[in-house]
Amino acid sequence: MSKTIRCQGCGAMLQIEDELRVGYAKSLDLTYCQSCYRLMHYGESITHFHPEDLPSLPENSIIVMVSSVLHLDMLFSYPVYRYQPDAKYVYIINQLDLLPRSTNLDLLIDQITLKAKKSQIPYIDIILMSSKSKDDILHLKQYLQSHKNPNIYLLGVQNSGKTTIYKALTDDDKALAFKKAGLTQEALSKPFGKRQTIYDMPGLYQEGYLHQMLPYSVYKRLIPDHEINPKIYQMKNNQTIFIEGLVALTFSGSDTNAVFYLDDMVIMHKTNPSRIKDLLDNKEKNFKVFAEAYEEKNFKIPLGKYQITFADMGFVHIQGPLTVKMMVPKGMHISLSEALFQ
Ligand SMILES: Nc1nc2c(ncn2[C@@H]2O[C@H](COP(=O)(O)OP(=O)(O)O)[C@@H](O)[C@H]2O)c(=O)[nH]1
Ligand SMILES: [Mg+2]
Repeated sequence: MSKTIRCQGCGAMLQIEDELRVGYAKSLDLTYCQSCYRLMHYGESITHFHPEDLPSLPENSIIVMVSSVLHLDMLFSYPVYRYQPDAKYVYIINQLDLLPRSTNLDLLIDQITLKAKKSQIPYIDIILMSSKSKDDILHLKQYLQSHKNPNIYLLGVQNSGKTTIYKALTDDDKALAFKKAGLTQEALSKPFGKRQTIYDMPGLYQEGYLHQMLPYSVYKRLIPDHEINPKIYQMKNNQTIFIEGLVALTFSGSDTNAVFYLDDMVIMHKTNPSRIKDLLDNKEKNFKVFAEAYEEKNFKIPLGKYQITFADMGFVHIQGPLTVKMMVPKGMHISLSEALFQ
């Protein structure tokens, strides 16, 4: 019986027939498919596709739903428990190192727990962690191995850090973990301790994230990868701020402080609402990063502290009541939610 040979970077089945299909390699003896090889060496990716089907998972499993602090607005929104009601669910909120050290983590976990209870999410534990922390990985390993379930699945949206966690838990040095969304093509798996197997699953597809509107070489620069330095902008009533040439926010109702959680490299600038049209009409000239088409979004922010999330790029915290008018890339995921931390 011939054994299926898989790319050790993304899990795709290796094939030598079609260069444009996933898993293509010049030879079946190679460790990586051509796409992974080029991603590693040239930072570009051509034939990695977004797998969309949720696999059917056995009931005697632990399903570890990995999310990122950048995706808090979408936490618990994927009803994965419906596919396998009898599994045990553990929620990991990963990339905690991205939040400023001063973040009130007790408040964050309280708010997240409250949200899980309100939405009646079945779970056995919620873990805040960073896969870059050796201690956090060690604790996670001990925790998962303390359960009897034979199968552990790492599931969650793209770029939440599943493969990074998998590599750290299993000492795998071949699987690829990059900001390239939808890199892991098929489940990677390894024995885990004496009795368990751990699976790193392809990411669940999230509509409207940056990879849908920008090339990898551009969006990888916009997604934060180290501790965020929140930037406070004092906004006058009816003043506009641009995030690159992507999002224009105009705040009205009163003067306000807007606290942006974005990568340091992201370029921001203030302007007047009357300039928006002209700036976007000449976007190629005015901005380094811009979208093909834009749409308007309006939010009425109630009294209290709220968060507007800009796809997988980051978010802003604002104090209501306020009105926010936005120009955003067409189809970009933008949400309004309560701020989960101070
Ligand atoms: N700062 C930080 N970056 C992380 C963490 N976990 C993963 N990453 C980065 O996030 C990107 C996506 O990680 P990956 O493991 O490929 O995500 P996956 O798509 O869920 O498998 C990579 O650039 C990782 O280095 C984390 O805990 N902290
Ligand atoms: Mg992955």
